[in-house]
Amino acid sequence: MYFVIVAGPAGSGKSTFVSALAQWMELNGLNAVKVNLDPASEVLPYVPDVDVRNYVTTRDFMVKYGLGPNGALVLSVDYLINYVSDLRREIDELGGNYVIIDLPGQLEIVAFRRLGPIVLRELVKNNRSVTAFILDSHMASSPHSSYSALLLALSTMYRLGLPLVLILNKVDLITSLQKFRDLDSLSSRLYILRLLSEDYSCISASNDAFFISLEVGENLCSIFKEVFKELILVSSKEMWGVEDAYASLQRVLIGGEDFVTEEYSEGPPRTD
Ligand SMILES: Nc1nc2c(ncn2[C@@H]2O[C@H](COP(=O)(O)OP(=O)(O)OP(=O)(O)O)[C@@H](O)[C@H]2O)c(=O)[nH]1
Ligand SMILES: [Mg+2]
Repeated sequence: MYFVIVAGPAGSGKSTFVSALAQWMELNGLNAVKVNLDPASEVLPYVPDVDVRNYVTTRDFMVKYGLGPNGALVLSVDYLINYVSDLRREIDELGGNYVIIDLPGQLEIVAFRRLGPIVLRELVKNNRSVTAFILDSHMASSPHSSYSALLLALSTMYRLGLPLVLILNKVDLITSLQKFRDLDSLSSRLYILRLLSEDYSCISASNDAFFISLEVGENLCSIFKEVFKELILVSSKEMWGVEDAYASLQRVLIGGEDFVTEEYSEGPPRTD
């Protein structure tokens, strides 16, 4: 059983990606357990197999303790620690090939507070796991947004202590299916593609990052290139690139061997 933890900023499309990835897996004969770990979610684009809201809801905390939505969310996520073993038991009983965990929108609550990473560690235990970090393509259009999105991904990776696959979602808002793999045309719209490309030097990137010093811009660019070897382009809504995301997650989880195919023939759009 492999765990895929789906994280990312609010509204980037985490839940839609969970739904798309699980659908893709099921179409390919794999069993995916979908876990909603967001006590504040009201409507989800998939039917969760394991749902934290059966134990804790943010709304109950608002009513019970008279808290606002943010305070109640913080408290409800911390409170999950009491139910981790129940959630894990439910997952074990279902026993899929993959467990896909949908994190709450407020990434900082899970990734950066004390209890969030502990909850995840207790849930995953000794199973192999990877973070799928979902970015919205609008967060990757300019140097400002690309640097800050990658810094967020980097800190999430270090805080959760797991390998991370970077996924750029909502690419359908930037291009058409016909141009989906045309990296040159996409690079003109998506600065993040240029920043992570090996053909694009960090000296050029540092000139773009005019909001920080040249040296910091260049150093950050080198770190990003080294840490994020590839950026997977996806439209969870249109189901484009989902197999590329699966292949990349799979490479991290078991180093290339695949439940579905021995070798992945059509690679994802790469920057390396
Ligand atoms: N065009 C387009 N819209 C998308 C895509 N993925 C998600 N969306 C839309 O983006 C909005 C947010 O999607 P969610 O999946 O709820 O995002 P989320 O990250 O789970 O949101 P929170 O849990 O609230 O942080 C919804 O309106 C989705 O329909 C995509 O690939 N393309
Ligand atoms: Mg969500």
